[in-house]
Amino acid sequence: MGYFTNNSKESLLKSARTILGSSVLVTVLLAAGCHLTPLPATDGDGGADAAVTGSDGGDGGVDPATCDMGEPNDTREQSTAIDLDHSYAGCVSANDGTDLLDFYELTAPMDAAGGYVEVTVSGVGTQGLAELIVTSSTDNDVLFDAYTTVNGASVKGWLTVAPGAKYRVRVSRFAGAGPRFAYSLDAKYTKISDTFEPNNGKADAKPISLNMPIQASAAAVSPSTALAGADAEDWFKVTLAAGNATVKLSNSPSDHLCDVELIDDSGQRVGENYTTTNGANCQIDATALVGGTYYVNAHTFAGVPVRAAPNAAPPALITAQYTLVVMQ
Ligand SMILES: [Ca+2]
Ligand SMILES: [Ca+2]
Ligand SMILES: [Ca+2]
Repeated sequence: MGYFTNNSKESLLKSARTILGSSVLVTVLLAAGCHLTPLPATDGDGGADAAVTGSDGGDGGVDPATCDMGEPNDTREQSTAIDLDHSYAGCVSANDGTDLLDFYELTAPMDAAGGYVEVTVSGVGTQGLAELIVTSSTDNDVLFDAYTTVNGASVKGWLTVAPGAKYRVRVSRFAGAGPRFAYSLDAKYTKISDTFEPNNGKADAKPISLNMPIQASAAAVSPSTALAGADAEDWFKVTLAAGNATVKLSNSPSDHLCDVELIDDSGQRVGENYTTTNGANCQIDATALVGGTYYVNAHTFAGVPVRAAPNAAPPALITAQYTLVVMQ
C-alpha cells in the first residue's frame, strides 16, 4: 500500500475512494493495515533515510519499487484528489514503460477573491527527471508546464485559483521512459487579499468612501485556463458632488500596468488614465462633473494579468495590493 502523508483518516478515505471507487474496498484496505505515513524529515541529502526502506537510491526514504501513492492514476479521469497544504510522497516512471503519469486534482477553497497555489515537486530521486504540468479541470488546457533536464532537481510553478474551482496536477518523467523515482508533491495555498471581490462588473461595484484610500488586488482568477477581460476588473462605486474629482491608484505592484476609468451612472466613461510603465501610478483629474453616483474600474492596461507560470514564484501583482482613493 502506498504512503499517505495526510494527517487524517478522512483524507485517507477520500484518497482511497478516488483510487478504488468503492467504499467496500476502502474497508478491506483499512482492515489490511493501510495507514498514514508522514514523510521522513527533510534531511537535505534525500538519501539518509535508509532505515525506513532499506537502500533508497536517493529517493527520500520512499522505496520506488513499492511506492504506489494514488495508483492507478495514469489518466486524468483517474486523478487522485489531493488536499492543499499537505505533502504527498509519490513515485512515477518505470523502465518497462508503465506508470508513465501520475494525475492529481486539487479544489480551491471558497474564498471570494480566490487565491494562488504554489505547486512543488521536490525530493526527486537521483534517477528522476521531473516534469510538472498543471491544467484547468474545466477545459483541460495547460496553465503551466515545468520540467528539468537535471536528474534529481525540483520543479515548481504557481497558478491563481477561482473559488471552488478544480485544477489537475500531472507528474511524470520528462522526455521518455526510465527508472522509477520517488518525489514529494506539495500544493501551497494563499488567499488573495481583496475584500472587495467579487466586483468584476458595474452591477457588482463595491461602495467606497470619498477621500478614504482602500487596498485591493490586481490578481485575476478563473476556473478556466484563459482569463476574460472582466476577470481582471475591479469596480468601485462612489458618490461625487458636481465639479472636479481625482482618482488615484498608487502602490501599483512592480510588475503591474495600471489602468483606471471613471464612469458615470449612465455608463459613459468620463475619464481614464493608464500607464505603459510597470509599477507606475495612474491618476485621473476629472473636471466639470455633474455629480451623482460614479464608478471606478481599475484593471490591467492592454490585456489581462499573468495568472500562472512555471519555475517561478508568484509575482508582485499576485501577492501585493494596490491603493486606490477618490478625492474631492
Ligand atoms: Ca501513475
Ligand atoms: Ca481585484
Ligand atoms: Ca475584481
